[in-house]
Amino acid sequence: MNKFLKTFSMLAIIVIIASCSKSDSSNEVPLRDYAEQYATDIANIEEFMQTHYMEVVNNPGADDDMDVTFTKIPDGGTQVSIWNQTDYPIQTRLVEQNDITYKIYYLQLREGSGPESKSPCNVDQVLAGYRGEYLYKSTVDGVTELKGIQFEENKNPQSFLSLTGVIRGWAEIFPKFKTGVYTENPDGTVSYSDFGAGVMFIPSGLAYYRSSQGTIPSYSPLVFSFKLYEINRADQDGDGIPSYLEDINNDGYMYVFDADVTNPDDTDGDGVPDFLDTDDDGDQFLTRYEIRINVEETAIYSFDDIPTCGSNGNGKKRHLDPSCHN
Ligand SMILES: [Ca+2]
Ligand SMILES: [Ca+2]
Ligand SMILES: [Ca+2]
Ligand SMILES: [Ca+2]
Repeated sequence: MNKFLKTFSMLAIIVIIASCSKSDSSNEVPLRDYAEQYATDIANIEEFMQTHYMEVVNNPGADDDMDVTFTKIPDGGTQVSIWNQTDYPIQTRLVEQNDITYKIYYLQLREGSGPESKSPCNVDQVLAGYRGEYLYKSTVDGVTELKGIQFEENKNPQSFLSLTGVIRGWAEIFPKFKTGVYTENPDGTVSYSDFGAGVMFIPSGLAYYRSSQGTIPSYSPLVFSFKLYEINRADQDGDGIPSYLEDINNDGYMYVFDADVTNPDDTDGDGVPDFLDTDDDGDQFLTRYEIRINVEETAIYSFDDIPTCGSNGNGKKRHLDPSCHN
């Protein structure tokens, strides 16, 4: 067989294998229209909130502090629905994705407080306890029922989760909460109190959408109750400035936008937001050098102490002002 033919037949075999494996793994469900699915999801979420009541175990300092359960209001029941209760006002966050404005309902059971209490930004890491349910509607003997089915509970989280690596709904809602008080016990364990605690109702488009995940069917809206124990600050671009301090409009959120949308968190307007930009002001001097105390040494200023250009500049810190650099 000449070389060309050999290569050609090898290619043919590869193509056949590739197409086989593609059809073998095509158990993914068809992609539904985002707007139609969102309309279904938000209707189910609202129905769930209107037909279920919530109980919060508010037992400060105990392990079960701020545990939440959801129960269907029985026929003739007098329990007040999640939708109508007034202990925890229903809040909403609007999120643009897939050319849709999604609405996330959330409840703040407790914001979180303490001397070192802090909020994550949407690209930080969180240590969070949580319980998740997916909403499932089924019809049996002509009776349609909407249920919340628990798929996971993590009471004692051991690892931080990056908000850039979890479902979008988490990244949108955790910045609305704060950590509380962290106490190290003599036996080496850690106790948390006064932490932020809440509930969020997430349309599937901001969760797993068409992929099934563990026991969660595709196209499931998710309901999480959660507790924010601790956060880790991230520095995505490794420029020496933690990402939350590269949030120029200081709203707790940073996004990568399409090129035709002005990003409020992109100092030099090059399309790369500051938290991912190693040269924030585009003056060809890397931020991590511009924040050095002495250009010959690696020590850097703390963020608050990073100098401005003085009377020559625009009042911005020098890593954000192209008219000066270290
Ligand atoms: Ca921002
Ligand atoms: Ca930039
Ligand atoms: Ca940067
Ligand atoms: Ca620079």
